[in-house]
This record gives sequence, structure tokens and C-alpha cells, in this order.
Amino acid sequence: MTATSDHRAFTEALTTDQGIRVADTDNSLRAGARGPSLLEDFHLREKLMRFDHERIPERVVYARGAGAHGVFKVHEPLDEYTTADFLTDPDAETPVFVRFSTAQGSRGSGDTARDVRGFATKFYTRQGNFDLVGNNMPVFFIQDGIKFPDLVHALKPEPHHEMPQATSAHDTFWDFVTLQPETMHHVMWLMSDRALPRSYRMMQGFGVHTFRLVNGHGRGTFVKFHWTPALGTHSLCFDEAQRIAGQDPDFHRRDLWEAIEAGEHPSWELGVQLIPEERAFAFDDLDLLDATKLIPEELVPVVPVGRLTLNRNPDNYFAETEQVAFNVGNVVPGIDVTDDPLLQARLFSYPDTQLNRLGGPNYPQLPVNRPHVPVRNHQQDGCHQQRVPTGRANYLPNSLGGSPPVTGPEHYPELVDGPKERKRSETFADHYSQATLFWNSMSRWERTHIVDAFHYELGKVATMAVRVRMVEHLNRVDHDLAVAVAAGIGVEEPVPSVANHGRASAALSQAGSERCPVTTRRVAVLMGDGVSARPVAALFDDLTARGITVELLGPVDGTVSADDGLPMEVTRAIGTVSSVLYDAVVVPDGALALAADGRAVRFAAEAYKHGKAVAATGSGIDLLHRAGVPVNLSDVSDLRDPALILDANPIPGLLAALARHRNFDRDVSTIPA
Ligand code: HDE
Repeated sequence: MTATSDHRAFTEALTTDQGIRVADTDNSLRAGARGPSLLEDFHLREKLMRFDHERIPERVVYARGAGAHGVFKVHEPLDEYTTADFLTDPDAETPVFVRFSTAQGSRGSGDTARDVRGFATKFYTRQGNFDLVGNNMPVFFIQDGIKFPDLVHALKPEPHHEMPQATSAHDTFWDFVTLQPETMHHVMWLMSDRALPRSYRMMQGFGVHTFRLVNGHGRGTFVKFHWTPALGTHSLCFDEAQRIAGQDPDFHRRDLWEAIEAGEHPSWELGVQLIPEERAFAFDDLDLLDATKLIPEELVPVVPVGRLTLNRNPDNYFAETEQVAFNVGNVVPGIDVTDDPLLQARLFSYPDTQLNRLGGPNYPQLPVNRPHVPVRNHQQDGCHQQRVPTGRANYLPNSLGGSPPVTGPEHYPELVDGPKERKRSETFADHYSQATLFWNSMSRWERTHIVDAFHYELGKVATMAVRVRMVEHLNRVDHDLAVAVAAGIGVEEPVPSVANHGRASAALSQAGSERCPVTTRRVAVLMGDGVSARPVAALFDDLTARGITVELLGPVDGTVSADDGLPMEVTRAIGTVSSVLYDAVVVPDGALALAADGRAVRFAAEAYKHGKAVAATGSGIDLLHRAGVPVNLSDVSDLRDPALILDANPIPGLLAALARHRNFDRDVSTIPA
């Protein structure tokens, strides 16, 4: 529905919920204009009652989210492996609803907190709904769902004073982590830049668990699901993420919304890692049923099979994004679950939580949750029932009202045999090898960011014994890592304990995600009176034509007077924004007063510090000097930092730098911002 149809709906008279026309919605019914309000004012009472009940319980985790509608199309049909129609019919256009989220914070928390991101997809297939409820990290904190309440209690604000909000940087989280070392691999991801995505549109997604595909002959194949973004996988740096939280707490939500409104539809490739059942035990150091492990792509390649495109914003946040109810148990014929004990617990938890959140068992009837195929059964009654069943036979078998044939898919006939016991498999016991694999796979700057993150997080932990325990664990991941972390948090340097196995997996690093599309990137141009009009206009036209957002920032709203004597309109005043809302900054020649404007100097310094493309010409270079940016004018073509562009025509350099996202290799220790 569009805004136009909204208006159409409201050309008719305003009514109460009972359909009764309302004569006045601005004044309550009173005994005399200055007299008391009357209880009989049913319109007042209804309006307030509805308002009083507008909130529903927020999700206990993943409360803060943003959603969008879209479509999925398979291009490499998987008939050999599954009967799932949306994965086998290349003509099928499967509608989807995707909800992205942060996991820790409350519904009103900031988007850019250091956190895992949810990536949950509801496919409305011709065989019913399939929900792929994944994350932007391929592994999870814990191995068994029975630990989930403990994990979440430790992660969320501490219970006595309900602080801190939306961050793991506090004692209870690290206390839990250090006593539950299966968290180690996920914690490495959480301390990495993966926990700070630049955009929901620029992050990977993972089904995390091993699922099972089942083909027409009943043959099963293990599968891991991957989403790969068309725009590349990119992150913010932590300082930037923290500044954004204040500048624009809706940063990711806004980014997704605006891209879709602009027709820049974000898309992801669905990939699968397929593992024949016979190979279930073929991998060293990992059990397929252990969600704290990934299968390195070097061992099992990710095969691209289909494309997800998000092309429509929700009409209403509450009705759709808030009320969407995912369930890992929503699987269609041809896809089945496995015995992963984390997944098994989720099968119970999701529908259970929806009862609480959505007020009863009929939440699957809400428009966003409703399958796009007919639903026929004798489930009945309950709160908020929308269907009106007819007839008298509400049971099976019956001879009075007819019965739908019962012809659904069989469950995969997995052989289950074992004693009932509360026991973790020994194949789940290695908690360190893949944490080491992750560390070994990081580039130099990714390692620096991880060490900085540990310093920040553990530096907020008051209990010294917890810091010491964490260093001991890290020492089993990698000795150099442990030494570097210990040095920043007042913990004694550990002695080497376990040798690093030396293995790495290139796919785990974000450093290789270069030469990505530049569309929807954001460039700020700092302007002031005297600015060179022609180069700015050329830059604006060129970049805008490539789908890049260019904003011209002036000292105040309105116009600046350019070097050709004409007024140039500014997009917004520099005081209302910050460099952290842009991917690059341009300081053109001519605006001499800018170098004396502290806001502009800080803007450029901060952008440089955050690894962004910084382009300057003429007097713009003076501003960079003031910002402490190490500009070597004797060699303008110095390529040690290709994202620092001093060319008279900055466009090619800017495009190249934007395609590489950031230069996090800079030494920014002397930048004051
Ligand atoms: Fe969830 N999780 N989870 N989770 N989860 C919820 O369901 C739970 C887990 C994930 O946008 C809740 O509707 C348990 C792994 C996402 O609506 C709840 C366990 C992964 C979302 C719940 C896990 C996830 C949720 C809260 C351990 C990555 C947001 C509200 C056994 C693969 C979905 C709700 C959305 C939401 C339980 C573990 C992802 C309480 C018990 C592993 C993306 O039911």
C-alpha cells in the first residue's frame, strides 16, 4: 500500500472501532465547556484504551530490528538434493520478508552497537512458509540451547541496576564467557569488525546450524546456508560506530529504508555448502551438529544457487516488522532439521515466545505471518481468531463434514538410538581450534581492531579475576593475541601454552572484499564562501549519476557564494551532521575560511582517522594540514595511501577508494579527533 492509498482510505468519515461516525475528536464530552469530562464519552474511552495497549512485549532478544519485503529466485536448481519447490523451480518467484536486527539491546537502542546481527528470512513458498532465522556470523556462542537463558542473562544489562544497555562490555558477560569456553570462537567474531556492519546491505548471513535437504528418493544431504551481499561485506570501525550511535541511532534502519525507497534494491546470493551424509564425520576438529563451528570453505565450497532481492519497504512498522513471527521449525518438504542441540531447543522456543509477544495462538493469521497458500485444519478458537470456520465437523476422522486428504511429507527417517542422558558429545569438546583459525585468517588491521576491542570490553570489567581468566583462554587461542590483550588491561603477560596450529581460511577475512559496487555510498563535500563552483558541480553530477549520494555541507543552511559569484545551494549545515554519516569527504579549493572552522577541521580529521577516502585540492589541502592529516605534498602521487586523494580531478581516486570501502591500514595514532 502506498501513501496515496492511505489518503484514499481516509477520505471517508472518521469512525470508532465500532464503525460509528465521530462528530469531534479534539474535545472530550464535558458537562459545560469548563466542566468535568463525562464517563459516557465512548469515543474518548476507546481512544485512550487503544492507546494504553499499543505496546506488546518486545522480543526478549533481537528486539531492535528493521524489515523489508522482497523476492527470492533460484538459478541453480537443487533437484538432486531437495524437493523444496522454491529451490528447484527456476520460474518460481518466492515472496519473502526479511528482518535484520541487533541481539542485545532493547527496541529503542542504537543500531551500531557492537553485536551479532539477526538476518531472518520468511519465504512464502508454494508449499508453505520456510523461515531461515540466521545471523551475520556463521557460529553461535553456545552448543546446547539449555544454556541460552544463561547466556542472554549474562549478556543483557545486569539485573540489579539494568545497566549497561546494548553492550557486552560488562562483568557478567565476560564472567560467563570465561566459565563457558565453548563461547570462545563466537567471542572472536564478536570482537571483530563483523560485529559493526557498515550496513545491513553489506553483511553476510548464515543459517548457522547444519540443516538437511531431502530429495525425492528420500536421500538426505547436510547443508549450511550462506547469504553473500552484492555490495560486499564491510564494517565500520568501533570509534565510528560509537559516534554514529549518538548522531543517528537509526543508522542501519534508515540506510535500508532509503536504499529501497531510492530503487537501489539490496540483494544477496544464497549459497549452500552440501555435505553428503557419509561425510558427517569426515572433518577434523568439528562436529556438524556443533553450532560453535563452521565448515571452512576450503573444505566444502559455497555453491551459489539463488538470489534474494529486497524491493519494498513495509507499509507499517508495527504490523509487519514488529509482528513478524519467525520459527526455525517452519520448514517445507525437502528441508529438515538435524539433531544439533541448539537447533532442537530453538524448535521449542520460537513458537513459545510468540504466544507471549503476540497474545495467543492465532499469530500465524497476521498478514505478515500468513502463508500464501491455503491453510486447512481443525485448529480452532483462541484469542484473536480471524477465521470463521463453517460446518459442524471440527475433528478427524469424520463422516459429517468432509476431510481434507492427509498427504504431507514424511519426516526424514533418521535412525535414533541411544541412552537418555544429559551429556555433551566428546566431538564437541574442542573450543579453541576454530577461534585460532579465525585469528590466523585476519589481516593486520583486523587483528589490531580485535585487540582494541578486547581492551575496550575487558577494560570495562571491574573483576580482575575475570580479565585474568580471559587472557588464559586467549592464550590457548594464540599466544601473541593473549600477550597483546594482557598488555592493555593490566594483566600479567602469560607464558606460552598451546602451539598455534597455523591454519587459516581466506573467506573469514573482510580484507579481501575490495572493488565492490559504489552505488549508495555517501560523500560529503565541505563548502564555504569562495568555493570553486565548477569542480564541485562536476563531482556532484558524476557521482550522483553513479548512484552515490553527494551532500554539499555549508557553514549554515541555505547557500554559499561560489568563486563564480553565484550562490551554491548547500544540502545541509555542517553542524547538523558528522563525518561518521559519510563514506568519504571532499575538501575542494577556494573556501579559504574553512581551514579556520573547527567543525570542518574535525570533520576531515575524523574521516581520515576512520580510514575513509579524503580528497582535497588547493586550499582544501590547507585544511588537511590543520586536521593533522599527514599530507606529503612533495609527492602527490604517493600511493602508500590511495584513499588520500590530492589530485585536481579527484573523481577516479574517489571511486577507487570507495570501492575498497576503507583504508584501515593508516597510522592514525597522531590524529587528534
Ligand atoms: Fe534466537 N530467538 N534463539 N537465535 N533468534 C529469538 O524469538 C532462541 C539462536 C535469532 O527477527 C526469539 O521471536 C533460543 C541462534 C534471530 O524476529 C527467541 C536459542 C540464532 C532472531 C529466540 C536461540 C538465532 C531470534 C526472541 C538457543 C542464529 C530474531 C523473539 C537455543 C542462527 C528473529 C523471537 C526476528 C529471536 C530463542 C539461538 C537467531 C526467544 C532458545 C543460534 C535472527 O524465541
